[in-house]
Formats: sequence, structure tokens, C-alpha cells
Amino acid sequence: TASRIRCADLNDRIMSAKEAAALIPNGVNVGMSGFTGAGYPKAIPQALADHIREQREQGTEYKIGVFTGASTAPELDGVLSEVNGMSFRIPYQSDPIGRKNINEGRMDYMDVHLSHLGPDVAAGFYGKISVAVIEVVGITEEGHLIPSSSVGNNKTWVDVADKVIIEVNHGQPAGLEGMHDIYQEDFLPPHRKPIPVLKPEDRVGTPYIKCPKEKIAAIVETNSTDRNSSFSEPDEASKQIAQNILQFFDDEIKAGRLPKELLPIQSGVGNIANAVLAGLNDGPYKNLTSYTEVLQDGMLEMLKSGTLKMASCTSFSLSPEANQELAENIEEYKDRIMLRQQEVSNHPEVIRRLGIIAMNGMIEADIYGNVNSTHVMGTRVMNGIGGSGDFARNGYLSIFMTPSLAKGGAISTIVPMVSHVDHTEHDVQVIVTEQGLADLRGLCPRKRALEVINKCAHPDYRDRLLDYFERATKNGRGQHTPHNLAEALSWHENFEETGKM
Ligand code: 0RQ
Repeated sequence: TASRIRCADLNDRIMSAKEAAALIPNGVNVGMSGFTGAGYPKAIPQALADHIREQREQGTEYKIGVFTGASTAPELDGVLSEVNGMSFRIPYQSDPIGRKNINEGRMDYMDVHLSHLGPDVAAGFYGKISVAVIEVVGITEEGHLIPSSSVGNNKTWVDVADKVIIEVNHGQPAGLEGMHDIYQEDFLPPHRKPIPVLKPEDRVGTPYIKCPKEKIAAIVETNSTDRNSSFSEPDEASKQIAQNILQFFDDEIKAGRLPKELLPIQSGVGNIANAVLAGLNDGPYKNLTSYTEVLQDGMLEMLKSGTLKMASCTSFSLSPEANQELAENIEEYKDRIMLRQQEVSNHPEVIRRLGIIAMNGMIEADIYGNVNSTHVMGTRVMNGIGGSGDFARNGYLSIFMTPSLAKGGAISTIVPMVSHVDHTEHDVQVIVTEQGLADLRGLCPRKRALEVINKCAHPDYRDRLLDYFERATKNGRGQHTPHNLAEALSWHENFEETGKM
């Protein structure tokens, strides 16, 4: 079915993944498509990994820098991590082998706000990106690219690369065409203009990525779906977290601080976020909107039930079952889902204007409301900050959620001082666990501490936290944000030494 390549001039560039991978020189930076397991190239990274292995057997170290939208899948991050073929990786990633390489010091990784990466690359902060490898569902008559299940940074990669290598994936629904909105204005100062998104559903660009035909160096045809994993059924803790957030929304509506359709919601990745969406779907809401980066199962359910009127995102992150639901009913979803590039889905200006309700998972929070989203025990990266900072800093409401315990109770997710800071106390308004919800708006640090400890900490750790705080208020040091510095990180140290905080 060659009809997905509608531009006959490009037929001579169709080749095998192996031939296309050979066009990627040793040592270059490559911009690849892919965002939370959706829309990543599926054949070329594998062919490249084979090439890297062969080169190594012949004595040549062959590595590339890999820039994406966000996390990908075993076919990209997995295979390239396995051959240790990435000298540099940015931004958000979640591959288990890649994570091991990073945390054991074999791979350089840099974590950055997702809205920043595209413009910063275009500005030249990261050096040259020579090659773009992009999955699409098709190529138009003019040679423009129809993105697949994610947009991510694809527009930027195509703009800045000298060579563009395309994977046309026949396994992605052709019906995705028309769901994308690619903003074409310049993002670089001093030419930046206001982004005219005044409502989540506003279209401000074109449904395809413009690409000069002469840049297209290779086209590889593939036929497979995104390899997304299923979400686990919400457990009791997740359900209780969802209930606590729903109660908070009710109270905010009653107090006149939120309209009854709420404000556009953003929801992070992971099982907890998905459970919160399920809770919203079971609640009394109708005609909500969403302006988010990832559309996961819970949001598709909400679109189906009418709880959600429309969703703007940059990527899908669906289970195989939800993927099938989308593919089979894509015409019904078409004008209710929009996929934008991540500079726009996560743009501070738009997030601030629309008044987004940001809901993100976290690793831990401290008693003053600083949040760690990325590092286990301060040193080992989990996934990355993703878009949580874009939304938390700029949203109307910034909510962080987690169960109060991790690893079977060996870890309290509420600690005296976070072991790594992603979101400072200034960007965090609400912290929620299954124990309760701490509303930190308008509270000074000492009051925040009592609110967080009393509402969110697990009873097994609550008294120890209160004891820490009370002793800190009597130690004769600063009383704005009381701390016992030598003890502040002792809980993490305990865990590293004994396996329990
Ligand atoms: O580990 O997988 O070994 O069981 O972390 O934790 O509780 O299942 O929660 O799936 O919601 O993920 C912060 C990682 C939470 C995620 C994080 C361990 C826990 C488990 C997962 P196992 P849960 P979730 C939009 C927004 C940053 C990016 C972001 C994340 C695993 O939400 O990556 O928000 N956020 N982006 O056991 C040690 C602790 C722990 C801990 C949890 N305190 N210490 N381990 N875990 N707390 C999307 C994008 O930007 C792309």
C-alpha cells in the first residue's frame, strides 16, 4: 500500500532500515520522534544498534547523541541502550536498561523541561543536530509529513537537521491525519509572537509538518503498532488519592474559585494519574476540557463518556486495548482530540492563560512543600521532570500526588527535606496522598509543615516528622523554615544503610 507516500518524487528514496541507518554517521546528534511510548521510529534504531554492535566487534566505538520528545520504547531506547550506543540522551526517558546505564555512569543524560528543549536546540544551545529520524503515518503530495501518534519535537528536528529519515508506519491508523496542529511561527527571540491559543480547542497551525523534499534522505516503510503497556487497575491508595482530589474540586467550586466545568486539566503519567482520571470520570462532571501533554487511557474513557468535551495533547500513551478503541473509532474522536508540538502543548504562556489544573505524580515531598519528581534517594534518576515543571510553575492550580509510603512501607514519601528538588515550594500548592490533602496556599513555611505532616504523612512516620519539626523550632536557628541540617537527610541515609527510613 504505497498510497501513504502520496508524493511520487520521493519513491526513489524508499529503502531498507539497514540502508537508512547507514546514513547516520558516527558521533552525530540525532533528533528522533517519540513521546511516552508513542510515535517513535521502530525499525531504524534496531538497524542502527546492529550496526553499532558490528562496528564495535571490528574495534570502532560508534555512538550517537539521542534527542527525542520524551520516553520511547524498547525498539528505540531499549535496543540503543543495550549496545550502549548513546553518548548523550535528552530529555525524559523511562527505559529500564537506559536508566541503568545512566545511574551506573555509562551514559550521559540531561533532564530539561519539555517545553524548553525544542526552542533551545533551535537556538543552538545543544550544538548541531545533523539527522532527524521521524515516524509518520504518511507523506502528502507536497512532501509534507503527517505525524503519527505523537508530535513531540518533530517539527524542530525536521527544521534543524540536514538529513531527514522517515519511517512511514502502515500500522498506525491513517485516520490520525487531520488531528495534528503544527504551529508554524518562529519560536526564537526577538521574533516570538503571542501564541493565539485562547481555548484548548483553538487551531493555530497546519495539520502536517513542512519539510523541504530535498532534505528527505530516506524513507523506510514499517507496519507495527506502538508498544504500550497496560495500566494496572487502580489500587485502594490511588482511589483514595482520587477521592481526596475530587473533594477538593467540590470545595473549590463551592467557594467560587473554580467553575463547575473546572478549568482545563493536565494529568501526568503513571498509574496514580490514570486512577485520578478514572475517579473524575465516575464523578458528576460534564464537558470538561484538557490541555495536557499525554492522553492516556483515563482520558480516552472520559472522552467516550462525555465527561471530557475535548483534549489537546502532544502524544498518546494508551494501553493496547485503548489503542484499538481509538483506531476503531477514530472518526468519532477526530475533532475532539488535537496533537500539538510540545513547545505549544507545554508552553508557559498558554498554560498560564488557560488556567490549567496541573496534576502530577512525585517521588517525595518535604514538610515545606518542595517536591522531588525524578531522583530515588537523591542520586538515581527515575524518568525525568517531563512536563511537570512546565505545568506546575504556570498552572492555575498545581497539585502533586503520591501514596504516603513506597516499597512496602520502608520509605515515607513525606520527608524532612527532599533529597533532590524539581519543584520548589513556590511552585507547589497542593500535596495529596491517600491520607489526605494539604492545601498550602497562603501558608508560611511553619504552617505548611504542620499541614503536610498532619494531612499527608502515613501514621507510621507522622510522629517522627512532628518530632523533627518541633525540635527544629527549638534549635535556636532560623525560624522561617526551621531545619536541623545535620539530620535533614538522615532518613535517606538510613534507607541506604539499612533498607528502611
Ligand atoms: O517503583 O516501579 O519499582 O514499583 O517509583 O511509582 O507509585 O507507581 O507512581 O507511576 O505515578 O510514578 C514520579 C515516577 C511516579 C512519575 C513518578 C517508586 C515506586 C515505583 C513508580 P516500581 P508509583 P507513578 C507528564 C508529567 C515525573 C514526570 C512527570 C514521574 C515507581 O509520576 O516520572 O510528572 N513523574 N511528568 O515504588 C523510592 C520513593 C518513591 C519510589 C515512588 N519516595 N522512593 N521509590 N517510588 N516513590 C508526563 C511527561 O512529562 C512525559
